[in-house]
Amino acid sequence: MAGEALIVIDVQNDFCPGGALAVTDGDQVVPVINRLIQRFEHVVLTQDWHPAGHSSFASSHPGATPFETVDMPYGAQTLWPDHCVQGTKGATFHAGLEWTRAELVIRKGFRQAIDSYSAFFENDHETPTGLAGYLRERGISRLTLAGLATDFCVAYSAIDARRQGFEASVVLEGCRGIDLDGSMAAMTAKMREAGVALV
Ligand code: VGL
Ligand code: ZN
Repeated sequence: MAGEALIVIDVQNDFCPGGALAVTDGDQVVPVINRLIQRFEHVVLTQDWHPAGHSSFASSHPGATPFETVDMPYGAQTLWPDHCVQGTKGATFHAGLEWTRAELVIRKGFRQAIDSYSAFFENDHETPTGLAGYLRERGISRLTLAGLATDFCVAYSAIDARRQGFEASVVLEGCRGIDLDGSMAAMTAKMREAGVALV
């Protein structure tokens, strides 16, 4: 339908079983998202795309272990195992994802010193990726989101979409979460508060 787009978040090998930051059953979103892709006229993909040695990797912080939180100049940051390194197989889209019709791939997390969960803003909440402008300029105002992970990149993207004035629905069947320290419940509540429709 005119004015609508599907935003497919980070369906990459490293977030699927066997990957460096595997989300439980992450690959099960693929058939669901493939069906959604067929129904949408406009499809945008995001791709987590970190340089080696990225500041969100625990390995870049001496003595740190994955999943702990550190203070960065822009605020609290969870540290992750090395994942989605630019040009690696882990950063590639899942082989079953039917992405051919995607009109745009937004890469994020490529600045060494800052992470980016959201498709719209980096984790300082002020450096834009350009996606909002791209969608507005094309007359797209209603977004449907799905992908990985529910409680990080999907939730941050959906909440930022609302802040940027887009309608946003998240198709939960097409998402799987990491659930770190109750983050699934917390981020689900935040999405609802922000006016994201969970379907
Ligand atoms: C993600 C953690 C680190 C995600 C990306 O796609 O949800 N999570 N980088
Ligand atoms: Zn990442």
